Amino acid sequence: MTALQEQFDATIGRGDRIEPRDWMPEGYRKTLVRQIAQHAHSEIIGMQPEGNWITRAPSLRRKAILLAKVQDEAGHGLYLYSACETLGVSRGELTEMLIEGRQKYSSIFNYPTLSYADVGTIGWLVDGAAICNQVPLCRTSFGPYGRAMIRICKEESFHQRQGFELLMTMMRGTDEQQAMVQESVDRFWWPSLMMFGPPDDESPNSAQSMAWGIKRNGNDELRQRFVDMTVPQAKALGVTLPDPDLVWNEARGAHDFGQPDWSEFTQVVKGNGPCNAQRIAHRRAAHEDGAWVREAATAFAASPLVEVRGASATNVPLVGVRGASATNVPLVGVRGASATNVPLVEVRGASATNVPLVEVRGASATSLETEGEN
Ligand code: FAQ
Repeated sequence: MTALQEQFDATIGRGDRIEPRDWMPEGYRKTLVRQIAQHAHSEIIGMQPEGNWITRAPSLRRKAILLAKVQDEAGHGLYLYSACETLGVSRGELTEMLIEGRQKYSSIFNYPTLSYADVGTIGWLVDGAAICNQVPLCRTSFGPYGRAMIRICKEESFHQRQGFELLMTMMRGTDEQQAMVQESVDRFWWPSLMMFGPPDDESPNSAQSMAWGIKRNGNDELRQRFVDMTVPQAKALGVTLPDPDLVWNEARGAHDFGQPDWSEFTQVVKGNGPCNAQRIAHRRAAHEDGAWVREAATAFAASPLVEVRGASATNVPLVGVRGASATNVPLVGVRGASATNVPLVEVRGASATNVPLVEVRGASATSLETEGEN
């Protein structure tokens, strides 16, 4: 065993964190890329089922809540893509892998949202399951993933509460509203249990992921935790969970419950769920529609242009450039400048003896294109 491997094992053994600069086994890196990317894709694809209802929210308040929730999910996706980038894979590459079907996302988002009650049910059950699964990931062994999870979990808790509150409001409403909630819970209960992954004895990744401290608990333990947490909440709401085998087991101090249809799970994960094709087609179209934004952002980042407000002919500020020296004179280009139209640059607090410094993003000796100079 190499000294690097020993150091890695010792860090994991102490329960300390591995950081991107540290040596890590290739299998550890690959497992993290797989899980974090899958998680990021789930957040991004997960915007679709609820986003479906933004234009049809029943009130301004519900619309504002739903918009904020869907935006939070975009944010979660971005933190997670950033965590994954520290492992040497770019967000662009990850997105390609998603839309080409080479990486997965959570099975749950391949089910349709057929009524507004589904917005509440997703908050209550799907975010509830996400919290059970993800709170332990705040202690995962890879630093950037664990730190991203802390903020994500705080926001998911809020999402879960808004879902519960929405359902509670509907359950205090008309018979039709109550029936709508029950119908929604009936559809989402089993897919929510599937979110935790296959049973431990059919989970090829769990043992190694737990040995590496990536996962802190097995799939079955977390599924059990979710059921135990949810049963009293269902009672408070007045809905029935659609499982005839669900019963409190005094001896175990936990609920016994039935198994989801694992053949359905396998089909959904393979791409044959009710909405898989639609979700990926939508994501692909959004990615293609956004190509011009990425091109513009890339071009902007590569052009070291500085625009300065408020300059005048008599008030010519001085612009110093960090790292400049007599032999290394960096060039500053100014947007719209030409030989006859020399733009002026004003810098707050500048004086003959106090020359402020301006740093230009992406500037290098070869990347500077000067349209004009001061
Ligand atoms: N769906 O050996 P295991 C959210 C795959 S975020 C699809 O047990 P592992 C927020 C698994 O990848 C929800 N595929 O795998 C939100 C593996 O295939 P692979 C996402 C699944 O990784 C709320 C194979 O089956 N959360 O909800 C699923 O050790 C509301 C064998 O499985 C996360 O990603 C599944 N459900 O354990 C957003 C949490 N389960 O990759 C919008 C982080 C398993 O070898 C609205 N991830 N597979 O080809 C994890 O904790 C783990 O990756 C598990 C799976 C527990 C999901």
